[in-house]
Amino acid sequence: MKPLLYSFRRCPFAIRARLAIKVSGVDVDTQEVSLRAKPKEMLECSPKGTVPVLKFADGQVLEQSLDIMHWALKHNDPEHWLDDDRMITADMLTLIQRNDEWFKPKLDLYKYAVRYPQHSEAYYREQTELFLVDLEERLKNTGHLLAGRHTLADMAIFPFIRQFCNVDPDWFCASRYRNVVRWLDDLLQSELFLSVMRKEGE
Ligand SMILES: N[C@@H](CCC(=O)N[C@@H](CS)C(=O)NCC(=O)O)C(=O)O
Repeated sequence: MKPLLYSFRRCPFAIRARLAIKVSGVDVDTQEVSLRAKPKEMLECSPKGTVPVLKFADGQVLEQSLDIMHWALKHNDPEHWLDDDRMITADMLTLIQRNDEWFKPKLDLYKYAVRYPQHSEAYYREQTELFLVDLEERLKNTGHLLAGRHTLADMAIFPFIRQFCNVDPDWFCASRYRNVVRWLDDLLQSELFLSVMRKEGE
């Protein structure tokens, strides 16, 4: 029996998991869940209640998006998203950690600024910008975050920059982060991304 991925189409954590699964070619079934009515079977195997979750027939469960990415890429990594070099791997994981732990909470404040009226949307956006400055600098030479090719870092981070862009696309597209805009645009137009965003029947 194939593993079952509980996913939510627009969730950046679920998108990164689906990207790695897709590129690796490993065969899984995907179940789209409603975050307002999570399936009982998902909560039974992963009570923390976030997506993505990958459930195996033998009862094993992966409930962190990065673990799912690693699992898929260990099976098959045709585009060489992982790297044997310890320094590159450390750089990759540190950058992803900064995205998940530093940038993402600030992105949520920006995204849901109306819920936090003590500051303006522009203020919350400004709080995120150190991360964009870092990405912009990294993309300057090769158009990739590190190692001169798309790695786990690019693929794990761009779904969050997509969310950032979607808050105010006009601001983002006119911003000084020209390399980030181009990088995101390329990734959003890639067949890989489009294929993991397709709705059933499309
Ligand atoms: N650390 C988790 C975070 C996953 C996460 O927070 N997912 C969000 C959706 S984007 C979620 O399921 N939130 C639960 C909810 O909204 O009820 C991972 O990397 O998989």
